[in-house]
Amino acid sequence: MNHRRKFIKVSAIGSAALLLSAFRMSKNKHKKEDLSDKKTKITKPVVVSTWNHGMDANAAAWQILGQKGKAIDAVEAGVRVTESDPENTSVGLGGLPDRDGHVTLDACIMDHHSNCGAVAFLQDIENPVSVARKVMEATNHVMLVGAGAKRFALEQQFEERNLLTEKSKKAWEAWRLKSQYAPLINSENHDTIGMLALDAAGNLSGACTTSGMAYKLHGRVGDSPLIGAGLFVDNEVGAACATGVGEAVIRIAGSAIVVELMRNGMTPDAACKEAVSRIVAKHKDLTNLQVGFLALNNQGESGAYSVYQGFNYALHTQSENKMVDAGFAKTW
Ligand code: SD4
Repeated sequence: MNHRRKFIKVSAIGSAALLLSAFRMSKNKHKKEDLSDKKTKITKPVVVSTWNHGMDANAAAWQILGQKGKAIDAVEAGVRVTESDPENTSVGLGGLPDRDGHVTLDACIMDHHSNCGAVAFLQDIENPVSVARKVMEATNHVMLVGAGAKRFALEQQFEERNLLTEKSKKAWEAWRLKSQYAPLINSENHDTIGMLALDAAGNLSGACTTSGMAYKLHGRVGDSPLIGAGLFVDNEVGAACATGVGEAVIRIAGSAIVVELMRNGMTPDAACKEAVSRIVAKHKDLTNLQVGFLALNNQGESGAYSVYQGFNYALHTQSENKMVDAGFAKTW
């Protein structure tokens, strides 16, 4: 009797397992079909980057992507253009300084294997994104900051140079006269470059680089060098980056959230919109609180959304390099 009961129990478990595996197989079959359907629609290579300066940065990235080069090389080469542009006052050389007159830079980079590197509060080095890549490739660490980051950069043969241009120095001096020693937060001050690329092999990478909020406290670091906040890449899903008031982006783990929302089925546009709505919900005072998210999924679809009107991004595909306006929650 006991044996029989045991047998019935075991065979019941056996049939349930069989049923379950049959169900799984049919589910997987569907999954496979879905994926192969989608495969035919992948747009690649493709590169997107924040704001107008993204046009030139995309063009540099395309030199690599268009030759079937790697996304990681493309994003580094792309944002270096913006970092080295002395006219751009929010990234790299010529960036507006902190309130004491020091240009301090933040940057990070991430590849399709989830390798990542970052530098923060780095001074006197023109291309922090390349230092971030060295941190990723030549150390066991993810992030170096301040004097340590600079020492590492010099050891890696990066050149030391004064990043405070006449233009930025003048702007800082004018600010000092009328300011109350408070960081500047306005619509013109959100020009970090974040870049996301999908290469011909179907691999994603991203980079983000900034001089941060103008006239910030000495030592302040924003979202841009923080993996998960200013940038996040998951090759199984997509990539995202952020621009705007870094404190608000960090508060919701912005870029990681956008990627996670895409993992759960949202389009890049919808995921960016949901992340923005979390920022709106978490801040009672939205005065001057501009944040924009940009996302690219591993099918080559992109999208963006911002708290306030005015955020846009550059999109480079096989056929064109053009500006796209992001959706927004509010007008100024
Ligand atoms: C930061 N997110 O340091 C940066 C600032 C910026 O476009 O301008 N972003 O908070």
